[in-house]
Amino acid sequence: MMLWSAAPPAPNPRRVTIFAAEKGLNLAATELAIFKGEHKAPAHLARNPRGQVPVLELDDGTCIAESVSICRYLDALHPDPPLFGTDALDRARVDTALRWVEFVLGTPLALVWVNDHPLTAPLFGTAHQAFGASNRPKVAAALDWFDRRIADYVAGDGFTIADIVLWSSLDFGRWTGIVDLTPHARLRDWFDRVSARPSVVATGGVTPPVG
Ligand SMILES: N[C@@H](CCC(=O)N[C@@H](CS)C(=O)NCC(=O)O)C(=O)O
Repeated sequence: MMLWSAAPPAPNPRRVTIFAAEKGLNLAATELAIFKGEHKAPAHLARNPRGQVPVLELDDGTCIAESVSICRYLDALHPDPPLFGTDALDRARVDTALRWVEFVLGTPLALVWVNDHPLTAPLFGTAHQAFGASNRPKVAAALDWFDRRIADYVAGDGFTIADIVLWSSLDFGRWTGIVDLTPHARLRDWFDRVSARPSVVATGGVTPPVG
């Protein structure tokens, strides 16, 4: 197997590397340089027609795209520890939390990054700066929402894929300066606790914010 990846803080490959570390898996990985466009080269487009990372290439050449799909595949092969829930209801609960992380926080965060960030907006010919900026309050509202709701973990009392995806998003958001956890004490506390997990430390730990 080969994980086609990108260096931290790229949040989507990070989901998979943390997930694999939680499972005790040692995945061979090749990092593509996104800012050099290596993920848009024909060889990578053959692996993923979206030209994105991560991609998990199996030994027979089959490629799986989409970070959460890769995690589900790994989870099916290596069920312990369970990171997508334990029974039907628990799985539904974890999936709900995961979708909230992706839609409530992930969507506005990505829209700011693509349209209204000095590092990225120029790379996308169609950047709409005002639209990007209009998503900044939505990021702040999402942080408020998770801050009010979060207990030990995002989906309740156990660490799951929802925590991995939220942590990767916040680490990336802090690195870009789009996310500020200062006013969100509960979320900050959760972030610090997850940051100390061996799986997170082993995969690069917290990314220092861009200077
Ligand atoms: N929904 C995809 C998103 C993948 C994604 O956006 N990856 C980023 C790196 S973190 C990427 O490849 N960006 C380059 C691009 O979209 O052209 C997933 O979860 O894997």
